[in-house]
Amino acid sequence: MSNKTFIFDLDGVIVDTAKYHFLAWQRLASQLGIEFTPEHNEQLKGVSRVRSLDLILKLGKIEALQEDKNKWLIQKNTEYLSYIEKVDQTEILPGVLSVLNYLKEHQQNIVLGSASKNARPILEKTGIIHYFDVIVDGNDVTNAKPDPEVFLQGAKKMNVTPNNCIVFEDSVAGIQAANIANMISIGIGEKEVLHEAQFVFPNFTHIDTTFLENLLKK
Ligand code: B16
Ligand code: MG
Repeated sequence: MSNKTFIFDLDGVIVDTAKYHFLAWQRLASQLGIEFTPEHNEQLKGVSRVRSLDLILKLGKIEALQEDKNKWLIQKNTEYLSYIEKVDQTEILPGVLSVLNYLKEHQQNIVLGSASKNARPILEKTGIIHYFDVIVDGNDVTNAKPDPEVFLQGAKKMNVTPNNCIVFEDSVAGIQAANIANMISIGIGEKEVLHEAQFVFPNFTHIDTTFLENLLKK
């Protein structure tokens, strides 16, 4: 059995925090008179905070001063932080812990590859930070997904080649980043949305040990 590197996205893959990003963006959008739906939100998943605000302003055809943008970014993050303050292990998505335990038992590398600058406190609050050999988050990268930087940094820090990495992602931008990085891409979510992924599962309870064993044999 070979040694592989499994790179996990955070929001929407490990924890159910994507809904909190949505709620915080939606409140800001409505304050600015912009209609912001769950469909619009799909384009924001995995996208950095700064770029997300630009996309929302574009949606409302609003051109804003940098000063205002800075204020709104702080407002959105403050609201998001108020939600994640209460996060605990119950927020871990179904099946995630079984997969993390399987990978640990089989001596596989486990890496976090998230666009979020709030990744570490979430891993701490949910009690799973010890699973990760390497953490790459929004504080480490300059280029946001679909740029593969976040995943390539993870591979580099583990001293492994991209073709031995497997990425779990819930966002279109993240799947594209994994594909560009020449890694195996596994979508967590809807097939119709994540059709560019090599495999798609509705959640981790659908990923069984046979599937994982086969990945280790590749
Ligand atoms: P923050 P992921 C991403 O995390 C989220 O999907 C995206 O909605 C968010 O805007 C981005 O992190 C930045 O997050 O504002 O906390 O720095 O999915 O890449 O783990
Ligand atoms: Mg995500």
